[in-house]
Amino acid sequence: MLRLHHAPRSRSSRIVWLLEELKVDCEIVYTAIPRQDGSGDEDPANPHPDKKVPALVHDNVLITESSAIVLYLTDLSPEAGLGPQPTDPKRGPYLSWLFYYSGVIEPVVTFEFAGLGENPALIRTFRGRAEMDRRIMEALRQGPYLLGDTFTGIDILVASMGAWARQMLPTGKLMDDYLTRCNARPALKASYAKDSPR
Ligand SMILES: N[C@@H](CCC(=O)N[C@@H](CS)C(=O)NCC(=O)O)C(=O)O
Repeated sequence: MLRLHHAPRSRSSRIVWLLEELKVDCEIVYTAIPRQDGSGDEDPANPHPDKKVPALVHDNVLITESSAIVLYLTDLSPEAGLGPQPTDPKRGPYLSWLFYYSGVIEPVVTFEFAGLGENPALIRTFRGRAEMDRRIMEALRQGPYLLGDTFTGIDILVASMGAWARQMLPTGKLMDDYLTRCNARPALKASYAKDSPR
């Protein structure tokens, strides 16, 4: 039994998209979160330790962090082909991209947004926006997806960041075309209907 604690138009929207891609049965529990505009509040019923979303519960086990949830779900439905499995040579690159997304991409764009993009200690630890852009573009030049010819869970994370704020990703036509390709997925369109409660 799968249950996703989800807030509309948030980081959990991409998990709703992934669930549509995987065609798995999952209960969606809509939850409130504090929003940047000051609206909303923590939901005491949200099992996330920080009352954030996404939070996935599978048979009473809680899984948090978007990259972990993407990996967990793509492993749970290997037949969907959205996450290379352990015997696949692309498993290593898949794990590297998922961890790079949460461990570097999100911090780098957050520090840049906060005006800390030139901070030497942060650059030493994470590298900067230029290195991040270069790495993404190198992968897309092979393309058409980050892992090559197949759309996977990492594309959902990166494309949803671009949908949230295009400036968080590299500029240029190659990136624009990639985002257009990802955003044209029927499962993404289907997920819009479930993003908010009816
Ligand atoms: N690293 C976490 C970040 C989760 C996160 O920050 N979610 C936001 C929504 S986009 C949230 O729940 N914010 C509510 C709050 O900060 O209390 C992940 O990727 O899952």
